[in-house]
Amino acid sequence: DPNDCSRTRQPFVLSNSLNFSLDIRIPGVIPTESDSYYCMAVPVPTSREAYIVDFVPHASMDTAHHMILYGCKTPYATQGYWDCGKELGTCRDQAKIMYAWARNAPPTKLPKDVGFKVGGDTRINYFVLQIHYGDAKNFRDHHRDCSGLTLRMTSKPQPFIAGIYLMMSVDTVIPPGKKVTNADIACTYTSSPMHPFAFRTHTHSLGKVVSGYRVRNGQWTQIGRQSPLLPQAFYSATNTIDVINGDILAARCVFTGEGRTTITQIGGTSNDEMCNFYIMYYMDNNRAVPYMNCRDEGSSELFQNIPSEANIPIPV
Ligand code: IYT
Ligand code: CU
Ligand code: CU
Repeated sequence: DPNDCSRTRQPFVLSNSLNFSLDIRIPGVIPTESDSYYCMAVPVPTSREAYIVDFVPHASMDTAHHMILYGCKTPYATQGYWDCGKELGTCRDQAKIMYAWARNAPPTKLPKDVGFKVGGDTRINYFVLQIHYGDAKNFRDHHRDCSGLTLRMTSKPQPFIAGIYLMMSVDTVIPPGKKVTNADIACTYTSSPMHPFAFRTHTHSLGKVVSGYRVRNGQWTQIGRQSPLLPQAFYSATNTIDVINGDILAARCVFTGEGRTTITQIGGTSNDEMCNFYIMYYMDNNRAVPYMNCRDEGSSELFQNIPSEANIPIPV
């Protein structure tokens, strides 16, 4: 089959003694239903430590809606690909998001001297690529899709380590018909200094706007603000700031319950909701913490001072 893209390319290319690239491509899928999710796993090609320094997406714009790259130790499967939309997940242990491509969004670039550390003792021994396909009508001609990413990697230790700080609400309840429900998340930051450079928002269809801030001495500085109805990629951070021990990280998702007849809670289906604000940052290599998360709702006193823009919807 000339369209079967699984065996036609070199997945691993060594550029010199330190640099290499790894191609991760879904092996020729034909989604039969709209809104399907397919996943595949690829082992990190070295047991030593290595760094991802660049992501090059290869997605067919007419079929792929979004792609996410995760890292973990135990993927759901190690051979072939699987339907990861419904009951089957991405990883059996904790999945760590590293990259997101979304149709019509600008691609995220890592700053110079910054890399995601994988392999070695990082507990990231596999990459899992997840692809969301939109309308199955695009596959009426039965062509096979081989969307994916090329990771540009190096064994050379990088001065700065990239990481993700995930802020998520676990307890939001959206009453039916209620015009505005805020989901608030806040934690005091207690680690070594981090430098946010990109952010991503995620809700399902009831989300209107999601904003994230650093709060220092009562002053709110925006890290990012976006409509979750726009492509859910990583966008550049609004301000070049650092986050240090004692700062507060705070985020708000604004939801509407209009159009629903029953309560909506946090959950995995499209009838449920999620409230996520992801911060992509870099830290000094020698004391880096590559993944952190915050699931606290913060105090209502704190959120009394959130900038009013956090409740102003972004037109889409
Ligand atoms: C309940 C919820 O909010 N789930 C989110 C956040 C989440 C991401 C990761 C939770 C865990 C994770 O290991 I990575 I536990 C959620 O599932 N978000 C989806 C993706 O899985 C990344 C999203 O598109 O943001
Ligand atoms: Cu999508
Ligand atoms: Cu979700």
